[in-house]
Order: sequence, then structure tokens, then C-alpha cells
Amino acid sequence: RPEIITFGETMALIMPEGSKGIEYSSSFQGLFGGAESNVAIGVSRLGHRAGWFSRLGKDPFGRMILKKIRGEGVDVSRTELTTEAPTGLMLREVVSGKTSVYYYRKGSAASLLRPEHLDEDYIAQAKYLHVTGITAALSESCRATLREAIRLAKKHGVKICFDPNLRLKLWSIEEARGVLLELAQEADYFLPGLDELKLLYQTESFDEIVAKLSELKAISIVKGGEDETYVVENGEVSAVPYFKADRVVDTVGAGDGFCAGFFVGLLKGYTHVEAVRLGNLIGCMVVQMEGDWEGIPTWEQVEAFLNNVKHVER
Ligand code: KDG
Repeated sequence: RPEIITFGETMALIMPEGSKGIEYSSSFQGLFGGAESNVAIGVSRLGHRAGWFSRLGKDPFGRMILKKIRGEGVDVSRTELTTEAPTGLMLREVVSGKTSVYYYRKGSAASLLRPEHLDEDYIAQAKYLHVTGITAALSESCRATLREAIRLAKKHGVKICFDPNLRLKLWSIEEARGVLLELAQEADYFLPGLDELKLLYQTESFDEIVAKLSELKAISIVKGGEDETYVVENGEVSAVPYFKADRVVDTVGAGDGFCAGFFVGLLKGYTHVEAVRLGNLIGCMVVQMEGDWEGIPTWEQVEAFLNNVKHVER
């Protein structure tokens, strides 16, 4: 029985080998990623039980994604391979130090998620339901599914975690603002990035942002500060410093790794500040490896790091 359940689109991820851009590359690697499954994989690697569901095309990418997420120990029993539409696809490149993502996901299998795909009993037995604003951006039916999942979770006392994950390639800030702020009102834990909050609340002022967050019933965890993550709880702000990465290879997925670490901290009964510290550590490890989730450590690796265990090469 998963302690955390999440759902959303996971896509095949195609990236050039080496340091070339897509346009001039002739060899590519085939990976996969999706904000919600990244979190589920993280929770599982860190030793807790996670469930992730979606719809994938009944095609080679769909089967590859399902097998690999299952292989990470995530419960995928509610995920369906469908002939209705193909698995979504994204390409990613880093050119002159700037990351760009290109989506090929309109009309994908996941964008056809509908409220009737939800399994109430499955959601009811979890402690946390984690959802993101990406699902809200995909289609009307995904938005309805998100709202229904939140309703079901609340009905059964399951806590709601919400990461807005604003993706301006999917919708404009004008379209997104109302929907994301409404979803934030539903959350028990709200996990935005500082840049997202500036756009959502239309202010550069940290104090104004904190005032807005303090109006929510949620405990807010603000990622992406200059050197720290913030916990905003009852109008009080605690700053939790980052760990220093030896090298930064790929920053995409850092926020999801953070969420996984934070949730595992909650499941272990840590204080919010301690859980954020664990989240910071996982985020720091994710950026040091290529791919969205590949750099997430196991719990043993976390313990070895925190206890300064010397690495034995051979
Ligand atoms: O957080 C990482 C995600 O952005 C990536 O896995 C792709 O889910 C994705 C999306 O829709 O952008």
C-alpha cells in the first residue's frame, strides 16, 4: 500500500549524446521523465512506498516507461497502456549553458486522463496525494481529473501536496494564474519555486510573497532561493541552506528530487525544517547527474553521505 500517491504525464525524453545541440547531433539517448513519476521514484529509492499512475500509449516508449518505473519499486498497478493515443515525447538540449525543452505531447495518452480513471479506494489508503500544475495545463479532462482526485483525497483525510510546476510552454501565465492559485488553496503542503511565486503573485517583493503565502492554509515550502529553501508556516519564515554541489550537470528534476526528499522526511516524522534539509540534499545530488531522476540516491547513500562514510573505490 503506497504511502504517497501521485499521478501525471511521464514522457520519453530524447537528449543528444555529448555536448551538441539537437540540430547538429546524430546520436541521441532515450530516457524518460515526468515531474510526478520523478517524485515517486525518489520516494521509493529513499525507502518508502510510492504509487504513480497515468496513461501511456501502448507503444515501445509506453512499455519502456512502465517497466522502468516499476523496476524502481513504484506501484504502477493503476497505470494503463492504451491504444487511444501515443505516449508523449520531449526533447531536451543544453546550448550555451541554456537548457531548452521541446514537447511533443498534444493529444498524448496522458492528456486524455479523465475522472473515471481514478480509483477511489486506491487514493483513500494513502497518507499523501501529490499533484502538480502540469496536469492542470494538459487538457480540460486532466484538470477535471486533478480536481476530482483532490476531492476524493480530502474525503478520506489524505493530505494534499501541490507543486505548481509552472510550464509556460504549455500555457500562458494569464491562463495558469487563476487555476494554480485556486489549487494552492486546496493544499496542505504547497511547494512552489520562488520564480513561480513572483509570476503568480505579480511581485518581486519577498515580503509581499510571504504575506500572500500566509493567507493560505497550507504550509509553504519555497524552493529556488539564492542559497536556501524557505519554510513559511503561520507567517514565520525559516531559511534552510542548500548543500553545495561539486558540479552541476543537469538541473531539470532538482525540484522533484527535493519534493521526494521532503516527503520522505515527513514520512519519517522529521520537523518541516529537517524534512526540507533532506529535500535540499536530494536536489543537490540530482543536479550532479544527467537525466531527471537518475541522480536520486538510495537511503543507504544518503546515510553514507550524512555520516561522512569514506568511499572505498575497490
Ligand atoms: O520537473 C521535471 C519535469 O519538468 C520533466 O520531467 C518533464 O514533467 C515534465 C514536464 O511536463 O515538464
